[in-house]
Amino acid sequence: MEQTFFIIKPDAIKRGLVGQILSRVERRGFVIRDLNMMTATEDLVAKHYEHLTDKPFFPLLVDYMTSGPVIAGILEGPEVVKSWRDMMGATNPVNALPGTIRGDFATAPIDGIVANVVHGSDSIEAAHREIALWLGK
Ligand code: DAT
Ligand code: MG
Repeated sequence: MEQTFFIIKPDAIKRGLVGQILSRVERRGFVIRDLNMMTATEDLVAKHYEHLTDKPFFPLLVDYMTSGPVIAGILEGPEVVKSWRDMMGATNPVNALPGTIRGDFATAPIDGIVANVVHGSDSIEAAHREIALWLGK
């Protein structure tokens, strides 16, 4: 069965949104296979977002992702990679439609920080890479 890697980001933990986010996963019918609370190091975030290291916003992204604990885990189900991306909504919450997680729980960026509540792998290959990187599996 297909798997994806997901993160509930530091802003969502601080704001007490974990239950509401996991409840959407369960309501949709996906299985939570692995769930870990951890605080990411700068090195881990840099490897995770290696395609963005040259972007001007990269230091802000690292600060945000290391600003507190995250919940990182595996979701499993049919076509879960695409479905979870659709459930998350657009990267910039100002473009995320109501009904998506980012569209329901996040605002437009403040001071250039895209605090968009959740992460999901964008392909099956990325899911394999991220599960290995974060969870050692
Ligand atoms: P996604 O998280 O939707 O897969 P991405 O992989 O392109 O989006 O970018 C990873 C994260 O980087 C994203 O969740 C928020 C941040 N980010 C992306 N583009 C940004 C921008 N133009 N300004 C600030 N942060 C940005
Ligand atoms: Mg991405």
